[in-house]
Amino acid sequence: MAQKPTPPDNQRETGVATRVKPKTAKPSMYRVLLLNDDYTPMEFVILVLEHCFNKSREEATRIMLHVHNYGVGLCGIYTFEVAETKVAQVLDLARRAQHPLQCTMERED
Ligand code: TYC
Repeated sequence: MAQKPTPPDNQRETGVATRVKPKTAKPSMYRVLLLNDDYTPMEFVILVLEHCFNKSREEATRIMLHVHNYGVGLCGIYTFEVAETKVAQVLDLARRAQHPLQCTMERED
């Protein structure tokens, strides 16, 4: 039986992947926002920002005061599922402590 000739070195399949990374769409990101109210204690809001959003006391205080003064403030920007989880965590903590603190998420442009 005739044998196929061996192709030259530069035409043999070597098993090295030529597409290093599969193409993936980048996920939409979501802003998690805290809303002001007249009843939730400032200290509680600071604790929520430290616990749920890993903020330092200084950064948590800055965000809390921003919300207090301007009505709304940014806690962080996350993928959909992470943002959803953060919002649920904040609302659960607020509900358990019987504070009216509100938290929402909105998609980034
Ligand atoms: N406005 C509240 C107060 O005076 C404090 C507060 C800050 C409440 C931020 C909610 O998201 C908030 N006690």
